[in-house]
Amino acid sequence: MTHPIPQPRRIPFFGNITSIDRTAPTKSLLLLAQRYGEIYRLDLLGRQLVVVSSCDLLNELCDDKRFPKLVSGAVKEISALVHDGLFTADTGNKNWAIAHRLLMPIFGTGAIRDMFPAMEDIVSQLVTKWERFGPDHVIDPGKDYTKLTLDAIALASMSYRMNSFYTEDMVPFVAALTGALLECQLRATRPRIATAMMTGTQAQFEGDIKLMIDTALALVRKRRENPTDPDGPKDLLDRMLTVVDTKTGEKMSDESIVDNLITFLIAGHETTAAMLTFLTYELLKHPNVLLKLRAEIDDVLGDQPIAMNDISKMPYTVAVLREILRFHPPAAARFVHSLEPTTIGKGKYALTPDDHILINSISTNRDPAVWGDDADEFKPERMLDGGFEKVPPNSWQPFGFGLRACIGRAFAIQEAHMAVATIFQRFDLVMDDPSYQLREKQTVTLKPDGFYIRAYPRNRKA
Ligand code: MNH
Repeated sequence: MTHPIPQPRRIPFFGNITSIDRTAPTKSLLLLAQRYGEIYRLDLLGRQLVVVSSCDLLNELCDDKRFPKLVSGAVKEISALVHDGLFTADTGNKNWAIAHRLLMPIFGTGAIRDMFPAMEDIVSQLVTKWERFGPDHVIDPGKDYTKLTLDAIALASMSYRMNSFYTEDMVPFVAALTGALLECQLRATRPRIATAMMTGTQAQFEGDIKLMIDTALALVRKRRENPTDPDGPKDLLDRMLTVVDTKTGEKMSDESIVDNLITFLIAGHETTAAMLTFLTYELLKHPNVLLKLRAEIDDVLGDQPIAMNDISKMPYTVAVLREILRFHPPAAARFVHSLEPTTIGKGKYALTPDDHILINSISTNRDPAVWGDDADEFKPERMLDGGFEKVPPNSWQPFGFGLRACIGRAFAIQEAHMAVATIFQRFDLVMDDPSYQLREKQTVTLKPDGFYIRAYPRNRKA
């Protein structure tokens, strides 16, 4: 027997749109989960949203064939910018399949190791800046981590220097990217008719997109004309230009390369920057965790810069990274759908092909049935001594699932590991306002708002 999916009372014409705060949609979804439970339905201007918040139901949805990814919400709006690039393509799209086959090995752990020098270059720019400004300078960590992640992905992917650490303002490409992404987020919750009438906003959006595509296309063409030394180091762009799909015999078109380059910048910078900002906050709130992390960093690195083979010797750091992704997943929502009418929850809840099923990983990552009574605490120890391997399948999912899971996972983890180890090796960080309590701000991802720190260079010889 099916059971009706709980739903807040609908208002004529508006449906449930008033249940969602447009400036903080994720927060609204959490509040609704507290009230309506592991599954509930929202009618958002005719679109049927079904929000899932428990690991039990999530596990059932983790079947690519029954529940493929649905391009919906902000991701759908981002496709105006990057078309059928990896992140925004519908499952089954031909360019997605080719790019997926060609790019998966390029983002494998071996290839990511080759990007160590590019990451090291940018991490050293951040620590040099903090050292030179000194402890009197108030740092906006979210801002500097965004410079770090964006410059690192641009350098590693196409040997392009954004040089964000050398300007206070955003460089034009970044301003265009930031502006366009914000508009995508707003479009996702704005009636289409309103967007159509906002001609100024529309023109700005199109101008931003054009600037990004023109910049990337110029880079691709320039590289085609001046190929990199075949025996020297290669970046992602070199690999995309040369690799051939064994299944179809095709290469990636310039358009597809551009779509995917911009996709890496979009998918790769805000997420990792948010991760590092949350991590900095939680470490400053949990001195006992910071002490253990510091002990491991000092033990493995001493006063030497981190090297590639140090990474595998730092299990506590890895546990801290896994726990921060559980506790504050930067990309908290993803969508799937069913191609035919079906049920989940052992036949309890009926779903139709029109339902946009939203998996809220903030809720699933804190599901006490899987994570225990201390699910609401930041506790890296739970990830140690086989704890990470022991959780039921599909419970820890900050990078999505299956074929459509994050391609940049190894990239992000290596980058975050290098940044955290280097920053806490070199500095004692303090909150600028010691009484600061976490407030979150939502753009496409979630991040701390109004959080400022100061950095005291450590004197480890003393
Ligand atoms: Mn990433 C897909 C989270 C870093 C490039 N990423 C996803 C998805 C999640 C995600 C969740 C699945 C979305 C969906 O189902 O609709 N990504 C993250 C997080 C971080 C991250 C939490 C950092 C922390 N991602 C990165 C980096 C890159 C990247 C870095 C690029 C270098 N991500 C992608 C791409 C996809 C993706 C590309 C789409 C893959 C596909 O569908 O084929």
